[in-house]
Amino acid sequence: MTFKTIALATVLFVTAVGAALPAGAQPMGPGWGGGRPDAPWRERFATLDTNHDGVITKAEFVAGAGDVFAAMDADSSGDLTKDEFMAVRMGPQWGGNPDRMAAMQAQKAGRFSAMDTNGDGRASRTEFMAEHEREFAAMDRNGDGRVIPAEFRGRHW
Ligand SMILES: [Ca+2]
Ligand SMILES: [Ca+2]
Ligand SMILES: [Ca+2]
Repeated sequence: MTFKTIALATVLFVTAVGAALPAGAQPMGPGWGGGRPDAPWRERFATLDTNHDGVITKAEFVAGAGDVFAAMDADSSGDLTKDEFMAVRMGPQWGGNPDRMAAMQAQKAGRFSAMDTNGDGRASRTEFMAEHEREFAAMDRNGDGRVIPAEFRGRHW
């Protein structure tokens, strides 16, 4: 797994978990980091904005998800077992806090179940991508097919 892929996996999972956690569980208050060019959400935005035009298109988001799927599918079977899905670890920022790590693993397990829409215990590429398309649609609040920083930031911290 390349560094870029790990970064993307972190982007995508932090997106999901950050959105799912109650506001009180988030480490920073509203507006934190907004003026800092190195705010974590900005780094995640930049990772997904592969052509650096300041918006994340659905194609960019889906391409990132596709890379992550390929990297997670350790045996190249075309689908993910729960073990393959859970094996991807988060970035170092999670390592120092066992409670948050446990919460994230629990969120990941829940997300795997949500992804496995036909209930066969595996997340097919189709199921995986459908989940990420739902995620993109949730971020793209005005439905124009582009996620701008304000939309992205609304679901990140
Ligand atoms: Ca872009
Ligand atoms: Ca399935
Ligand atoms: Ca939009």
